[in-house]
Amino acid sequence: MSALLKSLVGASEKSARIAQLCRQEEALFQLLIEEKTGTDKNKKFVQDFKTLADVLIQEVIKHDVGKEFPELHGHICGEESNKFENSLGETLVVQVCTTQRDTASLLFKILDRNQPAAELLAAAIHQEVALQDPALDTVALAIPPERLAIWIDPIDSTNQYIRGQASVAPIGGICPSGLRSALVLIGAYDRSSGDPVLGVINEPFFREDPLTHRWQGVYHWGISYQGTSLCSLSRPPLRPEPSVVLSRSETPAIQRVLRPLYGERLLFASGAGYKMLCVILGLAEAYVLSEGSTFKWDSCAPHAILRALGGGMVDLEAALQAWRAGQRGALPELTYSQPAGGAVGAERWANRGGLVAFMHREHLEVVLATLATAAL
Ligand code: 2IP
Ligand code: CA
Ligand code: CA
Repeated sequence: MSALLKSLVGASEKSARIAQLCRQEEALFQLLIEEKTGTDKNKKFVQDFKTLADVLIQEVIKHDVGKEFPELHGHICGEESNKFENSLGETLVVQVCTTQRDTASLLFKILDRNQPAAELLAAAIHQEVALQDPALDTVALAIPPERLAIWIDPIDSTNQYIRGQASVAPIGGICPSGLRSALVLIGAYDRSSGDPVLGVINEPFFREDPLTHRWQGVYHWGISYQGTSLCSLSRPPLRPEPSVVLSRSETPAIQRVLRPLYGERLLFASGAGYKMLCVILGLAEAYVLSEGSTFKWDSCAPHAILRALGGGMVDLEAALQAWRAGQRGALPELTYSQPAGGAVGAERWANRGGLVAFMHREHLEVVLATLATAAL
């Protein structure tokens, strides 16, 4: 298990470096934006961008992890398609080639013959990442990789990544917007049960060095499998004055119902993954989302970490239904192996019933009891 965990952490570190590089080289970054079209379009945004950085990172993770674990071949999926259209209208398939030179020449075509950009990226893609983290060596849990599959969100909170605000003052410990909410999310789930098993969250824009102005990142991981839980973080306490974090586009009805429960501690932030991370870090007791605007690749990694710490993530619609029917035992958590029936494109993998991410079961119950009796 230690080998798979190390591989996923290593892939997240390489991904973070590529994300930083694309942001740090403003000229490079401007080259990399392309508008999403067709059924892959996230219906939430009028203008939704995917970046070459997104596509590249996903392919790098697929390539590096797939090479080490052939059992995972065909079971590593993500948000992005690896087809990219350059400004000449040519559709090219983004992939990591055997040599740095070959990758550079493929990127040269994708990047409209921009040699420096292609070489910079190819070097980052083929760079060896040396992990210096003894904690990773102590993980002695055997999970056969052939039982797992992987969801990747190469960059979550793309809008904030593109906007690129470096310093946004936190409110109640939570950054409402900015680069801090751009995360790399890699989650593994059990192919047969669909349960989340292993999660890695990498924060590429955790801190900006005041002297060099270079970004420093940080990563977190968690494993929850057949009763064994391991995590790089410790379980945060349930605070006497809990807070909730919501999307800025959360419905007025939900905000109105939750307001009496939290008062001033009803907070807003960008990025689905970032809001889940806030619950993991104990900056919020819950993240409530009433709409189907997140996807399996958003929630798998944070969900695995939440479970490793004794928390979880329920399907809001299903949990409310169960709660109203008097069910007080296990509530329906999100699972990751089944597409939604009757949907097409990215929608197949949407968490359609919304969600609640929580750390403490007693707090989840407070949220459900409040929502279940409200007129929504
Ligand atoms: C998005 C991103 C958005 C989020 C949306 C996700 O993923 O995390 O920020 O909306 O649900 O699907 P919000 O910020 O309102 O929570 P991506 O950036 O990968 O498209
Ligand atoms: Ca996302
Ligand atoms: Ca994304």
